[in-house]
Amino acid sequence: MAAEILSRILETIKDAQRIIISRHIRPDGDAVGSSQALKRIIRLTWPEKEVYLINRDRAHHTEFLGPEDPEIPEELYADAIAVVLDTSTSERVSNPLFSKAPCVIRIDHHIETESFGTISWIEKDRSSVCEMVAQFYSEFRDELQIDSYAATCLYAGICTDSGNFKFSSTGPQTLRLAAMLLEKGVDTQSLYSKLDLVPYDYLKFKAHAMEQVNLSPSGVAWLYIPVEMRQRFSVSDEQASEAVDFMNCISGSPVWMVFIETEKNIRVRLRSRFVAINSLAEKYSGGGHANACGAKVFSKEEMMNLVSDADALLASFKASNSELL
Ligand SMILES: [Mn+2]
Repeated sequence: MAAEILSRILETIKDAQRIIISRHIRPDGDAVGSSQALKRIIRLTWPEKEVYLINRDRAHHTEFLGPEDPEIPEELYADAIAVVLDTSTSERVSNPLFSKAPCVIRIDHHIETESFGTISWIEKDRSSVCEMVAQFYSEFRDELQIDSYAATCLYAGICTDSGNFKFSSTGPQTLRLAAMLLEKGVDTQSLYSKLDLVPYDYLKFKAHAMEQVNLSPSGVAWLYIPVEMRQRFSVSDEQASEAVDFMNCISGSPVWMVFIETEKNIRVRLRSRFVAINSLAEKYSGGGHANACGAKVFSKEEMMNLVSDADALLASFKASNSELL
């Protein structure tokens, strides 16, 4: 099944003269790594093709993976193919023009909540879309070209989306493909120095934020980050989002979430061990994976409703799964 889809994707790219790649808004390492790498693989393999990486937003922490392309005229989409990576809904694609292309290839590992695109390769149990692009390369390695830059982009996305190979989505194939990428010349020390180092102000923000972490009666850990806190420590919106990871190590708290106040709403990032939280996220205008989701609420009252729904979910989970906790 997957093999057949992979062949269709290869043939479709081969037949296309112009390929436009896009990924999700507020990009992470996986979205940027997979899109940069696929562009590079196509460019190396078929230098005569036009390949663009077009998105409307950027993220500072992934800029080291390379620049993207400026917008191109809308009419150029009419005879192009679009490739959309790591994005579960058409609304989240960082390039609204993608749908002007007559053929859209989708490669994703989120739980499917909307069907769009002409050819979809979706596997919700994959660690990352970077792993999927690495497999695509590996499957057709006699025909495709890769280099250390593309391998580094893919390795970066696998590391970031798998929590450095710790999340349960890390399977044997994740490590096999990561090994293959290392063989292509990834400088891991240099990569980690770009992925893991934080400014001094961020360290102070972390210390302060950790002091503000709350626990619900059944043990949901949650943190509210008002605009004022971000301003005080000069923390960007995307850095504030990473605060969800501050709570990933609390025993008895297998569900945790951060609420980030923005001008429009309160953005939520939810994480869990063992407990599926995607239905909870979907109830609050969000979705994602079983153990990692995004959502949004529009008031502090609604925020507290989400916390109490999560608390009830965790209480019932704990009642029947005490051996896991
Ligand atoms: Mn991803």
